[in-house]
Order: sequence, then C-alpha cells, then structure tokens
Amino acid sequence: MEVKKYCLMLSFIFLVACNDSAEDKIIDSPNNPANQPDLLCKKVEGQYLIRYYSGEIKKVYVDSREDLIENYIEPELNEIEYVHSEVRIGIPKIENGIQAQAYAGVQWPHERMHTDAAWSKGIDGSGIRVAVIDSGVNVQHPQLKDAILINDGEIPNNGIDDDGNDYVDDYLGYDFAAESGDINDLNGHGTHVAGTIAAQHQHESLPKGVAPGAKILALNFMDANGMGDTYHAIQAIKYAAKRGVQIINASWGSSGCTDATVALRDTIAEVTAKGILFVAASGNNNLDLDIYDSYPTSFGLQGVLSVSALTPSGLTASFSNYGPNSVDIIAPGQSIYSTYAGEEEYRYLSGTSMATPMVAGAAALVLQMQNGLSPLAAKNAILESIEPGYFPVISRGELSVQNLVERFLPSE
Ligand SMILES: [Ca+2]
Ligand SMILES: [Ca+2]
Repeated sequence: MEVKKYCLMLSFIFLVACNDSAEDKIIDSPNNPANQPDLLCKKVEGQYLIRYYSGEIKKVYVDSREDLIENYIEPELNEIEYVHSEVRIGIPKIENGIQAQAYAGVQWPHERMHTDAAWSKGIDGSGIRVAVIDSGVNVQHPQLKDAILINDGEIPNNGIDDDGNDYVDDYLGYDFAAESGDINDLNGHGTHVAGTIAAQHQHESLPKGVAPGAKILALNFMDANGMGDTYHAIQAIKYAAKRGVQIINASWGSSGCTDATVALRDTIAEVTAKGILFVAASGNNNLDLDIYDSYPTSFGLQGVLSVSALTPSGLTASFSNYGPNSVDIIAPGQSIYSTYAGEEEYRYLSGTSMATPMVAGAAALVLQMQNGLSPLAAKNAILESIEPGYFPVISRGELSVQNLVERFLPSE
C-alpha cells in the first residue's frame, strides 16, 4: 500500500489522476486454503469475472494473467472495481445419486413443522414468487406443472426475445448455463427442491409443498452433475430480482475458495437490499461454520437466512454444517420425499438442500400473511418463531410453521 500513499501524495501536488494498478484490481486467494477440509469449490483456469463500479459483472476468457491485465483490465482500469477467478460451485456433496431411507414417512416434515396450521387457515403462499436457482425443474411433473411462474410477455420456442429482456424464450424459466429457455432438470435436485416448496397437494401418499399456492421461478445454472459457474449463478440471481421474486432458494454453495466469490457476495447483497430474502443451504460437510467457511452462509449478509438439516428423530443431521454464530435455523432435511426429474418420479433425499426449501416455503407463507414485510423482518419473524431447542445454530431452534401462524394470525 506504500505505492498508494505515494500516489495520493503526488496527486495532491500535481493534480494527477492516480488509481490502483491493474494488479491491484485482481483479488487472489489460494485455491483450497489449508484450513478448508472440503473442496467443492474449484477455480477455473483462464476465466475471470470483472466487476465494474456500476455493479455490472462480465466474464472474460484469457490465455494468461498478462492477457487479462493488458487486454481487459488496463483499457477499463477506472471503471473496474475488482477482478477474480471464475469458481465452480454447486450441489453440496452427499446429495448426488444417494437415495435416502424412507423410514420416517412421506409427511414427517409437515408433522414436525405443523404446516397444517397454515393450510387449515387458507395460507398457502398464494401471490408469492420464489426463485429456485438450481439444476432446473421438471416443469412437466404433474405436481409442479401448475406451480411454475410463466413469463406472459414471452412467446415460447420461437427463437425470439419477445419481451426484450435479453433472454430468448424465457417463458417457463431460463437455463443460464445452456443459454436456453429449456429449463428441464437433468439432475433432479432442482425438481426436488421445487417440490418441497410448491408441490400441489394431491394425496397423503404424495409429497406436499409447504406453500402450494406460491409460484416457482425455475432457473438453472448447473450441468447434469450439479455443478455450475459462479457467473451463471450471478446472472440467475439478477434475473430473479428483475422478475420480481420475493424469495430466492439457494440449495447450493461452495467452500474452499475464501475470497474468490466476492462478486457472488456483492450480488446477493444487492438483491437482498432491494427486498429479496435469500434462503441458503449451510452445506453438508459436518463442519462448524463459526470456524470454517461455506458460501453463501459465510458471507454473513443480513438478508441471507441459512439452514441446517434436522433428522426425523429431532437431531442435527450427521452430515449437516452448523454454527452457533453463523447458521440461522434448523429444518427437516433428512429422508425428504419430493418430486424428481423423471416422468411422475419421486425420491427420498437428504441434505441441507432439502432443509432450505422448507424455510423458503415457510417464508412464502409469512409473506402471504403479512404482505410487504421486508426480507429482514421476515427472517427475524422466522427466527423468533422457532420451536425452542438446543441446536448449534443462532436461533437454537427449529422451524415451526404453527408458531408463525400464531404470530401473524393469532386466534381470538
Ligand atoms: Ca425474453
Ligand atoms: Ca420467444
């Protein structure tokens, strides 16, 4: 920083424009620092995100660091806030391909959270839009097809961006990795998450969405293996904000690339400041996030509500991350039955990814009960209405829909 001081001094004397050098703009962190045992996060060689002071974020492909500096940073030096590597992020480990046991029954999360307290009063999330930013959604699934948010200004499959929002055929959602309006889920994870939030209620033997009246904005940034680029996740978040969602469900993340996700952090900070509640999985590494990092939880942003996973027997799931000062709440996340990628397919899955949409769905119920509540107020209401416990999370307790209903719709 000596250079900066010298620079500042000179600029006073000679009135010269003196800014950071191109090198100063690049945020570098070691790939997988020594204190990070899990390594989902991987920097991508030759790909960088440039963040401008305007808030715009651009991705560039370069041959070398010199190429990056000479051809991309120096020509726009005064407009660029920072530059960092592209990072691969995605579905937390353990969830891919492993089917959970069915021992607790299809409806155990609702028995635990007493979701019926809301449904019996006609509270079902109607009027609330929730973005599921994930691996896509099986929009043909019989329990989901009526829960998908449609873009009325767009005509599907005509190859034209009818509403002029820069995305072609974004009728049922958008796939930012494939740059396509085909939102189909090649993994299954996103469909499972969407079902937990908004699966239509059909039968006791089938899953029931926490907020079956809510509309799902289906956005994909991942490949079939459940991994994607931070850049595409950022685009999806910005797009969700433009489409007017109140809640974003993020059942994904990264750990290990300490500060190489700054552009993601700043994007989440922007949309939460504009009124979106960002519900995030804490991750599946059985780590204390007071000590270790897992993003987005470890960004420490006020508008992020982070979630640990609860077992049917009322314990913190063995895989779940936690943190008495860093993770907000615990919710059902083991042996969760929900919709899946195949035709009329269902699966049991376990993970903080499954606990997160329980909270996102409950948030939709809250926002229906009290329209216009700020994200922070909704978050606080959820945390103050927990069923008290001794879990290693900030609120110490588990999600209770019943307590939320009593808070907002007290019985006479
Ligand atoms: Ca469009
Ligand atoms: Ca179109």
